[in-house]
Amino acid sequence: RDEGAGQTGVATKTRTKTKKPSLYRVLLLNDDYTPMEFVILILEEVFNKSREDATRIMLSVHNQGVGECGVYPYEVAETKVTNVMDAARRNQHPLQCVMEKQ
Ligand code: NFA
Repeated sequence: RDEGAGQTGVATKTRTKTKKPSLYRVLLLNDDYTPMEFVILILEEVFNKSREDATRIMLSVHNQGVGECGVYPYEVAETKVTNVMDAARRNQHPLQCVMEKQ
């Protein structure tokens, strides 16, 4: 930039690099009361899993105490957590869903 003709040196360079969105793991937590079939339905409907994957994840949560449903950008993860918690509350199940930075 030629500042000889009266320009004032205001920075005009634009950034070419953009920040990648942080990713968040969405987790389901085991409890003693939520029916297995309800957890499978949640995994199918909220997390778009096949019945086979949903069953595998549900059993993993049941046996290990916690399991990953998917990894998403912040707002997507937040919406899924809200949808799970709302469905659990509506059906009076204690199922818990949380997100954590990957
Ligand atoms: N542990 C629950 C049961 O035996 C099933 C369950 C699985 C709950 C995964 C929460 C998460 N009915």
